[in-house]
Amino acid sequence: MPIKTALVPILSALLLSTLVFARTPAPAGARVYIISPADGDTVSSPVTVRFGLSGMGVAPAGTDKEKTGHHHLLIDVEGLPDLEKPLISDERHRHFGGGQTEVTVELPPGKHTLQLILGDKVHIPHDPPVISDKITISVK
Ligand SMILES: [Cu+2]
Repeated sequence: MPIKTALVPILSALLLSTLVFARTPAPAGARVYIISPADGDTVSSPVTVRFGLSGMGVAPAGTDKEKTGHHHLLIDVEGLPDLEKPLISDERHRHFGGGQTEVTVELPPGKHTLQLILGDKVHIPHDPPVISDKITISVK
């Protein structure tokens, strides 16, 4: 097989992976943050968490529009999820693909961490990733 022919599947695979996993650029200075509760707060469950975003807009998942994304709330997640792939969806990785900017969650008594991360139309974090500070709250 000529070398050029042999390269076709490799190049196609590379192109495909770029298309599938290309990260959406985030504008410089974009910032996501938790409006409330505040870091160190003691609260009762259920807890309403309010999401803040500046320098970008909120758009529902699936929306192909520059400088937008939707919120994801990480609850008691250690470290950071894989930033190259769509964020997983489970009890600890909540998606707000409808464009919601707050949620009320039931949390058991004790300490919990909360962190926001913005995802693009296919739930992949932006480049650079837009991630909030992680806060710790105590639930009574
Ligand atoms: Cu999502």
